[in-house]
Amino acid sequence: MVGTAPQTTGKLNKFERFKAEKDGLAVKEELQRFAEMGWESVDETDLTQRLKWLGIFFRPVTPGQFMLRLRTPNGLLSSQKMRVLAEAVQRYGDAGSADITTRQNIQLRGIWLENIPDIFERFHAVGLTSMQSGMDNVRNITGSPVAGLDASELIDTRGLVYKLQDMITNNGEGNAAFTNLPRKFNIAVEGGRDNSVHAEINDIAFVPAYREGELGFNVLVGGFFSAKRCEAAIPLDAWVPPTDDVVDLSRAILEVFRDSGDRANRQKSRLMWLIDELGVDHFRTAVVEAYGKPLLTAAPEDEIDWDKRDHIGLYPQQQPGLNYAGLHVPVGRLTAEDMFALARLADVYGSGEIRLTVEQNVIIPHIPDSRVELLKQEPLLQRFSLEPSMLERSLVSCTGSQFCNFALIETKQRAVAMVQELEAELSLSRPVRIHWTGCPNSCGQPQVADIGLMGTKVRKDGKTVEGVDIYTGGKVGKDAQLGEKVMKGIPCEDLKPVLRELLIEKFAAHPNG
Ligand code: SRM
Ligand code: SF4
Repeated sequence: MVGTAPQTTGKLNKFERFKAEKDGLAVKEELQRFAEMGWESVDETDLTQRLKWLGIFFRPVTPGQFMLRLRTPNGLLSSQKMRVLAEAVQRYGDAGSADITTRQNIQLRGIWLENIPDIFERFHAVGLTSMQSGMDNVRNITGSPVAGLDASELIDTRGLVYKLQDMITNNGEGNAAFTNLPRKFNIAVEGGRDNSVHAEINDIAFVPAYREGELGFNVLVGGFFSAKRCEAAIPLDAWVPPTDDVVDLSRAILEVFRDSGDRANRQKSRLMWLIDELGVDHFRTAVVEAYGKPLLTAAPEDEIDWDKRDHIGLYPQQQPGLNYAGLHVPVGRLTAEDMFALARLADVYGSGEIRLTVEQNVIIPHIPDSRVELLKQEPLLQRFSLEPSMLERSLVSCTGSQFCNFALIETKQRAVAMVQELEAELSLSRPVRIHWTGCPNSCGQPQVADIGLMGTKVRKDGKTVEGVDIYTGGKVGKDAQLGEKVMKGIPCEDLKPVLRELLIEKFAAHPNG
C-alpha cells in the first residue's frame, strides 16, 4: 500500500476500505495505462474515486469529459501558466472551459483521459500541478489575494503558502504522508486586515496578530461546512511567527488529524469532530507533541479589523506608480478565448502575473499609471468589468447541475440571470453578496453571504421542482460570522419576488422608475 496506514481500529467506512486496499496516489503510476485503455475500461473505483487524488474528476453528467482541478497556491498564476491552461481546454471546442473556484483556484472542463498524460507534462514544464486537489487531501491553500501589492498588508503570505503546498504535496509530486487523511482538509493564510480568504471557514487558519510586539499569526482550527454541520473555526490558543513554524505546525495538526480522525463515520470525520471528541485542550496537547517543541499561547487579539474588500476595480499598489486591476468574471466561468485574452492583458499591461480570488474573480497586478487608461479601453473589460453593478459584483456560484452530480439545481446560469432581472427593477447603493450553492455541501459558501441560496427540491402543484433555502446574516471581514437559514423551500420560479422584497427590506434597495 502506498501512503501512511491509519491508526484507527474498528469498522472503517467504505471510503477507508477502498483506500486501505489501494491508496489514491497509486493511480499516478497507472495513468499512462488508463489513458491508453480508455476510461470505459478503467476499474470503477479508480475511475470515480482514486483519480481525484491527481485532480482528475470523472463527471457522471458528462461521461468521458473529465474535470481537472489544479492547485493555485495563494491564487497565483502567470500568463504563461494561463496559456497552458487555455491550450488544454481549447482543443475541446464548446465542451472546453474553466471555472475559477471559491478556493482561489481553477478547474478545467471537457478534458479527455487520453490527453491527460500529455497535459500533465505541459503542466510540469511550467510548474503547475493538480496533485492531491480532490478527495481526502489538503485542498488549494488560500492566501491574501493582494499579498505583496497592498500597502496596508501585515504579512506577505505568498512564500508561506507555497512552502505549505510543497510540504503537503512533496513539491507537487505527491506526498504519501498526507494522501490518506480521514477527509478533505482546508488551510488559509491571511496576511491583511480584512480576512479576504474567509479564514474562519477553514480547518486551519492563520490570522495576523502581534504577540509582545512581534508580528505573526494566531491559529484557528476546525472551521468547515458540510451537509450535516457547519462551524466557524475556533482558537487553538497558539501563535506562530511568519516563518517555517507555519509549515511545521500545519504538519503537526495534519498528523494528529491523520492518525486520530474518525474513519468509521464519514459524516463525522472533519477536523472539528475530532476537536469535539478530544476537547480543544487535549487536541492542543496532541498537536504540541507532534510539533515537537513548545507552542506559544495566542496573542490577545488578532489584527482583522477591516471590512472585507472584494478587490474589484483599480487600486494603487505599495510600489509607487503601479496599480492592480480586479476584473469581475461572472460566476468565475472562462472560455479558452477568455483565458488567452487574460494572459495577453497581463503581459501587455502588467508583468505577466495573474491572480485569482475566492470570489471567483481575477486580479492583474503591476500596471503602470501610464497604462491604466489604455487598459480601460480593452474589449475584454466590457465583460470582465472593473465596475460591475452592485449585485453582479459580489455574485458567487458553485458548479451546480451543469457538471456536478450532487447538485439539486442549476446554479451558475440562474445566478447571473437572476441578478440581471433584479437589477432591471431595483437600484442599490452598495454591493450585496449573493452566493448560490447547488446542494447542502455548500461549495458556494451560502453561509458567508449577505443572501445565501442553497439548492433543494420542492413540491409545487404536485410536481418536484428546483428550489432554494435562503440564508442571511453572513458577515465577513472583521467579526465574521456565519449566516443562518431563514426561509425554506422556495421554488426557483417563485424566487425573484422573494429576493426583491428581501433586497428592499434589508439592503435598502429602491424600485426603479
Ligand atoms: Fe466542494 C464536493 C466543487 C469548494 C464542500 N465540491 C465537491 C465536488 C468535488 C463533488 C463532485 O465530485 O462533484 C464538486 C465538484 C463539482 C465540479 O464539477 O466542479 C465540488 N467545491 C467545488 C468548487 C469547484 C465550487 C466552485 O464552484 O467554486 C470549489 C472547489 C474548491 C477548490 O478549488 O478546491 C469547492 N467545497 C468547497 C467549499 C468552499 C471552501 O472550501 O471554502 C466547501 C465548504 C467548505 C468546507 O469544505 O469545509 C466545499 N465540496 C464540499 C463538500 C462537503 C464537505 C464535507 O465535509 O461534507 C463536498 C462533498 C464531500 O466532500 O463529500 C464537496
Ligand atoms: Fe456540487 Fe453541491 Fe458542491 Fe455545488 S455545492 S459544486 S452542487 S457538491
